[in-house]
Amino acid sequence: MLKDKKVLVTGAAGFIGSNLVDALLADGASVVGLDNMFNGRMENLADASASPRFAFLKGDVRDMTFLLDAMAGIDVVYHEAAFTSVPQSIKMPQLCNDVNVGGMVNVLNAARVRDVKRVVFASSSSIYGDTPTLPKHEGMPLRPISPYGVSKMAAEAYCTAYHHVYGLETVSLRYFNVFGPRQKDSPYSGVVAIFLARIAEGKNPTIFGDGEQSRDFTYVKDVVRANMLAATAPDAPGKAINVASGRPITMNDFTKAMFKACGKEHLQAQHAGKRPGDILHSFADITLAKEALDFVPRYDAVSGFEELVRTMRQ
Ligand code: UD2
Repeated sequence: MLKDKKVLVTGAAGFIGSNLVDALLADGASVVGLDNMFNGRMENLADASASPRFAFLKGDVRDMTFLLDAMAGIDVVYHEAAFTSVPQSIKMPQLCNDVNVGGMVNVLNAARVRDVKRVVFASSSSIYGDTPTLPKHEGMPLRPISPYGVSKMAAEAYCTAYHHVYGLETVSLRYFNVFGPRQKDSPYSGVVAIFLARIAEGKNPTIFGDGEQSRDFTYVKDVVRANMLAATAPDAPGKAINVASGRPITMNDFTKAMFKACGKEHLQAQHAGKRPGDILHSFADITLAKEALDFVPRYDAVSGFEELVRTMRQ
């Protein structure tokens, strides 16, 4: 699909970026990976670095000169670099804006100057915010409730505007609760990485609240596949598209399934107070992903987690 194309991935040494780089190389693309190594890890690029079709550049999306150099001769840009944490964005809203909004504008401007064909942007379900409507569909009003959510909404709006005003082909993919190999275990990580680390240590994980909140967990391989489709899908430019499994699960049910997949059914989740700002339910309408990208997810939360455990054991 992307064979012989020259592709640039920002945030290449991060969780989603590095999984995407590996898939692009396997597809026959030549890949330039950028990362400022704030969150990224070189070990995530160990396989990629062995390929003669991969080049790594250390630098920041806030640096326009760096981006202009990096984008020479590039056909497709995947913009995965970001200030990624919702709670951190509440502590540092200005930095979040500089990276996520300023960085997006730089990426789009550099793409125009360098005649890049298409830019695919990593957006987030957080832009829906506290709207009660379920499932979340792309036509809904957006009500982000964190600086992080606002920054992703603004970056998406820039993508759409650049498509309309300059004819640059832009596609925004709204990721829902992505998990998989290389996701960091830190207090700011997604819940799956945190729980997997606890379970591996034989410790009981802590569920915030009664555990009846639900999420649309999306395995990273599905997210990567949606990205590959978004590079060439003829009806995708100018659109923002949900990328999710479309099958929500409660934290109580998912945690039990995690124990089972790890062979640790003797463990028991502890409960702590509800996390401030947590939304109760989140799940995606993925009709547009099918129509615009021909994307149908292959994993749900449980089968994705089982695949993650298999991958970790290898
Ligand atoms: C937020 C963002 C999402 C994405 C994600 C990072 C919103 C609406 N969504 O989603 O866009 O950036 O963060 O993966 O802002 N939980 C526990 N125990 C823990 C940790 C989490 O029970 O130790 C619960 C948490 O209360 C929540 C669920 O697990 O109900 C998922 O939490 P999360 O931090 O993985 O992701 P979420 O949905 O807040």
